[in-house]
Amino acid sequence: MPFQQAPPTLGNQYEDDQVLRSYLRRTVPAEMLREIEPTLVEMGRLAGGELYQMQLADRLNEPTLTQWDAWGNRIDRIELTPLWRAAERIAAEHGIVATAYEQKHGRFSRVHQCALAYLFTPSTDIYSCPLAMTDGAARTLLVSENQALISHAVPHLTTRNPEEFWTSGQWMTELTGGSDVGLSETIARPDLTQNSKPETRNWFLHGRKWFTSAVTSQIALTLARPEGNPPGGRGLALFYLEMRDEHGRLRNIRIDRLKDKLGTRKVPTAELTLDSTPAQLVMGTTDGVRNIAPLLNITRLWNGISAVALMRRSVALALDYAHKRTAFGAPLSEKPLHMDTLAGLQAEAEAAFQLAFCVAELTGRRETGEIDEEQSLLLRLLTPLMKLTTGKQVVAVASETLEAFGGAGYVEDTGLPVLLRDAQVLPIWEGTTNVLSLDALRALGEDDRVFNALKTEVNGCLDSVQDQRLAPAARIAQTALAHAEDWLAEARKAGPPALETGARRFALTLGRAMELALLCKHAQWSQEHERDTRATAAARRFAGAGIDQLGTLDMF
Ligand code: MFK
Repeated sequence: MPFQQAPPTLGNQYEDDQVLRSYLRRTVPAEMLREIEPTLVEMGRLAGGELYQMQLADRLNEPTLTQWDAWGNRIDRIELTPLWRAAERIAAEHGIVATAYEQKHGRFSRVHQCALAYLFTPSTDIYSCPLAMTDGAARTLLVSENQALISHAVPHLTTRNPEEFWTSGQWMTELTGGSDVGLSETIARPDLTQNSKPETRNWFLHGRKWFTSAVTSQIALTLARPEGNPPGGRGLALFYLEMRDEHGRLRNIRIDRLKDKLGTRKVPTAELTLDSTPAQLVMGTTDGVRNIAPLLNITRLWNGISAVALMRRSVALALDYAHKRTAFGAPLSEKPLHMDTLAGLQAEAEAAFQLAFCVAELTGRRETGEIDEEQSLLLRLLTPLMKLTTGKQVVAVASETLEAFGGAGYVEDTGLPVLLRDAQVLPIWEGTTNVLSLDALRALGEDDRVFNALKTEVNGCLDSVQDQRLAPAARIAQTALAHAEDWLAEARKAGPPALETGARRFALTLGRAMELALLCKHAQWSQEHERDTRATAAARRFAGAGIDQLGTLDMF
């Protein structure tokens, strides 16, 4: 028999995931876990089975834009790929957005939802993108207290019925930039034929949106400047619009083209022209950037969940393959160097997981009002820290995973290169690493309150650590945090340029120190309640992988 290589395969992605299962056992009350577990087993089955097979079969398909029909009518129709059409239905039926809003399990509903999203995401080629924006739009509308829009749209965004399910876009980026959103040039003009207050009038939007993801959504939240408003983010207002009229025609929106991107190729990302597009104000005629922030914070949570999900998929495939691939006389799984490499990836994934789900827990608390002011400040800080830290980790892990497959990892029809291409979007969209590092400084404010909230959280995690094997890791987390605190004090004295210069190294240090502290806490718990030292090994490994990113020379 000539040699034939067995490909990597996946089992039930929930049942096989010791990290997720152990985390849920620690955080979710046992009776509640029994209730939600069947939904996770089912999603794990789909993700490792039918959906994964469908994803491999869909590999060469991409969304298409047809701008004109045969008779010269502008139609701007987008066809999604079969995988994405199935993903939309499955997402609705399994309540991947709805779970967070049905609140069947109070503050744990958000953790439950994130666990579903984590299982679903790696088998659906970033269908998490429209779901994240939909979730963010539902939250933003609810926070806005605009009762008319809430009753009209939120039931669609949070339903389990695929026939009634709407997704939402989030149109922020313009030619002027995706980071400095305050430069947006889209103008909003009120319908002066209506004799009512600005809040209840119709408005018409004029401008170009340069990077609008998942443009097949039914609605969008977007920013535009009411004519006559001042420049900057405060002069923008937050608008709600519906893409199509009752006949299915786009409402004065032209889809100019789809973006030709490195990855996320199933996501129909478009350039749009708004040419008197009808829209309604969500809340007030100003402060659009501040008003869209709830959406950003939810999509940043999804970004982190997607990052840990892609890391988990990467490691799952590499580990399975290690048992199937033989080289130099033994399976790779018996090669110490290969397994050491995978252990490093597993440690990154596990640390990132703890931070992403910690933000999910806090988000759930905020949504049910079970959060005090200190934890609320902590959530505001941890959201950008988590997004930027996990965004960097997933690119490194996906890249190393491809290498773990040798040449096969570089060949498209293995389905592996897409992991790296899709991972690469995660540090970019929803705020780049640098923009989020500055956001973390913004969240810290000018006094010590927020930093102290972080310190309390890290110390709380480390106080629970008793096992000697974890002690050096705990010390590394504490030392990195103390170094970051000193740096912050010195940089504040040195002034804004010093703060800005070190902001990324500072934010990554905080993010990685927090990850390590959470992982140590989990490892101690797992020893005590599961007699398992696997998380301990991950914490020890992660502690040696560069927690303090500040460096010591040329700090100012
Ligand atoms: C897979 C999951 C992900 C799915 C993604 C789907 C596709 C998405 C495609 C995209 O990438 S959409 C575009 C994403 N764009 C961004 O994320 C924008 C990145 N830039 C920033 O985040 C900037 O920091 C920002 C635009 C917010 C800066 O603008 P400004 O005008 O300089 O804001 P400013 O003046 O600092 O803040 C205005 C107010 O908002 C302030 O409040 P006050 O008015 O009360 O002082 C801020 O505190 C508040 N604010 C800003 N960011 C906030 C926030 N509040 C809470 N949370 C935040 N994150």
